[in-house]
Amino acid sequence: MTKKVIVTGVLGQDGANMVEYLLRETGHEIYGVMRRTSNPNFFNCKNFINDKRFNLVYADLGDSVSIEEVVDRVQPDYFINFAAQSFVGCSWTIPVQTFDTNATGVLRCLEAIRRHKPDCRFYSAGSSEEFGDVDYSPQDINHPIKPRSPYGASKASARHLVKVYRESYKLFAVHGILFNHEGTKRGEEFVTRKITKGVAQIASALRRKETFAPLELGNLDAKRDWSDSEDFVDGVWKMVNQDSPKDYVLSSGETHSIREFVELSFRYAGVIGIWNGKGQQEQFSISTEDHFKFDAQSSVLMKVNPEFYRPAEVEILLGDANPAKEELGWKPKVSFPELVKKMTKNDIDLLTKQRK
Ligand code: G4F
Repeated sequence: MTKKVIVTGVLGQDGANMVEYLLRETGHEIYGVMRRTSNPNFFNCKNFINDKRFNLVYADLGDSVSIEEVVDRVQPDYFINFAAQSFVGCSWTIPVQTFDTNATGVLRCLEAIRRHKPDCRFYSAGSSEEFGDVDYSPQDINHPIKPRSPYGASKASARHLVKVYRESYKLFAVHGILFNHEGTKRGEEFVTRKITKGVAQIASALRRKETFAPLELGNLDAKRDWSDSEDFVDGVWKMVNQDSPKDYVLSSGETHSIREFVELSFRYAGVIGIWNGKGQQEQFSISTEDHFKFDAQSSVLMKVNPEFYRPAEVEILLGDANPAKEELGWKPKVSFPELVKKMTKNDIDLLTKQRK
């Protein structure tokens, strides 16, 4: 039977990947929610914006009237919430907006469902940032909540609200703890995309014998458990289709430093570098062999800029997704090297297209 699925955050990476997945894997009707903005960017939606089963609707997590109106009018079977202020670094600059969107926004969704469609299944996008200053690795669903940022605290609050609504009103509501997930639709403010875009530009400059500015990053020691967002939307769909609501962790089970990501991305772009210096003086420079090969006009590929340090850092994230694998039958397909390769290739291809 055809069902109705509301997906919020459709202009972003996860919302767009969720819509592509649902159109491909199900016969359901999708209602993609976006905020009215003065200058919307539909780049991530280009594969489905004209699909007959896709409907674009306007609502805002900050505006309960708009959320209630959409739920009342559409009468959805599922409500998958990917709308968020999702950039951790920015959450110290706009803490109130971060909390309002990520925590109170989830409350507005839960209330709209409770009032207008109480049998609708709700997914809340939780985050490994809720674990923050971790006590042990790998982190499982029972790890204590110890956020280090306004963002982490907002997601932890959403988690409590989902549990309260599940227990008080018997809503089918789940809060998936998603570790870092990336891909070709990733925003350029996140470290992975910032690296692959910068690497593509530097590799192109080297091949054209042009000068280039080095990539500038913050904490290179941070370790993250990275997966492909396209793998995670399958896990999310499995979570909202369980017999009874239960929260799960989705992760790759591997952790890698920012430094490893930088090195591998340059390698896939055909540039070999070497590390030198320590702390704020640390740099990644072109190897002597490649310096001659490219007849390089500059040698520093990447340098540290303390401007990108955060007021408080989550040093390591490493998730335990075994319950999701055993109980939901979910598993990630794309490995860390494949992810770095895919994102680097995508940015090289985009740059090549722009130049034609
Ligand atoms: O790519 P990031 O900004 O992602 P972060 O903070 O881990 O958050 C992402 O994953 C969470 C799940 O764990 C999501 F909930 C969240 O929405 C988001 O998707 O930063 C990753 C790491 C950090 O340790 C940061 O300090 O990279 C470090 N980093 C070093 N230099 C940098 C930079 N991060 C950014 N964004 N930019 C830099 O120049």
